[in-house]
Amino acid sequence: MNVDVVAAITGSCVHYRLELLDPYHKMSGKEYVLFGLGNPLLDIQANTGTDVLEKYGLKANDAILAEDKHKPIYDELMTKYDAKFLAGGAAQNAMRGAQYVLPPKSTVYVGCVGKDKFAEQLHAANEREGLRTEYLVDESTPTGKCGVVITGNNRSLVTDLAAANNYKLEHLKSPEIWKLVENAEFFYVGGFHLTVCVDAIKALGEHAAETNKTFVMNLSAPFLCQFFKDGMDAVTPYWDYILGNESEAAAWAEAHGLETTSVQEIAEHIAALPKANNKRERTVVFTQGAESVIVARPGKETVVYPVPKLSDDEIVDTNGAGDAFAGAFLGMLVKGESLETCVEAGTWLAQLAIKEVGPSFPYPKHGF
Ligand code: 26A
Ligand code: 26A
Repeated sequence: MNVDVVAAITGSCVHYRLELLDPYHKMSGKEYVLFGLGNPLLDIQANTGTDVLEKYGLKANDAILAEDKHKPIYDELMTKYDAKFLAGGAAQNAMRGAQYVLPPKSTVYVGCVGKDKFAEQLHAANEREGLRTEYLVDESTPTGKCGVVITGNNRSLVTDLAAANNYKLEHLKSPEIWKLVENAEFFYVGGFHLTVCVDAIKALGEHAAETNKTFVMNLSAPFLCQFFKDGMDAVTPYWDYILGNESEAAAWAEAHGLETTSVQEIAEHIAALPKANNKRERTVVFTQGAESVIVARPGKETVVYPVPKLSDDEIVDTNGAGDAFAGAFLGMLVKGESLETCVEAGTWLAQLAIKEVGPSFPYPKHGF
């Protein structure tokens, strides 16, 4: 007997049946089920030669905090290389990616911006893509920016956090924002936020653990494992899902004195670390650019998911590919889909983002 027939006969019983058939149905009535925290940034992105990398002492594929010697790079990208201004910020990109695959009003994001044109552009991009924005506004500091230096398939990110550095726990704990936290079922925090407000990350992690909700983080960049290790270790017990890439895995291993360089072994090690909420087991997901995605869970065999190759002429740039992966992965997680579907959707959206300029997705929307 199909569901329609059951509905006709039994009326109220149908809800129960639908929930059994479609785990997402349980969530579909709920708005803002996914809550994100990160550093809202405007990307100033340009294709350059490797001379720009050399001039500023940058690696071709990296993310760093700007020191004084890097500060002229933004003007240089704008004046010499015809840079584009794009909505960025790693967690914000991922949240827009999650919204891309979810019903309207599923996502809400917090972080700190200034009161300026850059903030207006971020607001507009989020509104266009259906990500609800609840920024803390620091009127005395400009909105953060990220210089994105594209050389071939590589991207080097140089960030001046500015207002993004001034996010405060008090904002998260304010009655109207905390209400959104209590309403949400899934949390996503960029590892990058470890440089800003560890207390806010802890507050979300503790809430998720206490209420058996799902807490997801991203390792975000190698330097965080090196220089923000204490903060990272303090929030590790909250990780239900931890996402990252191969260079971040290697940096985590080195910072923690692991002897191995095998991404699979590093993933398995992290999966087995102690957890705050033992009702959920941890899942570790490492992407490796064009190579396969590795997923480790404690006590289970590690799964290696192949990635379809993209040819050079299909690649516009790789800025935001990892965030897009995280975004669609999160979206499918919220929908209650299998791990395999989460990874497949992540790969699909990452590859769509790679075919667009910057951390952007194609509109009109493609369906997964
Ligand atoms: C603290 N740092 C360095 C950062 C970032 C960052 N987002 C938050 N915090 N550095 C770069 N990004 C963003 O990463 C995206 C690509 O994954 C960039 O804005 C870019 O859009
Ligand atoms: C650079 N090349 C050749 C790539 C990719 C890629 N997929 C195919 N070819 N670089 C990145 N990706 C996709 O983005 C995710 C996050 O890096 C992969 O799906 C990867 O898991």
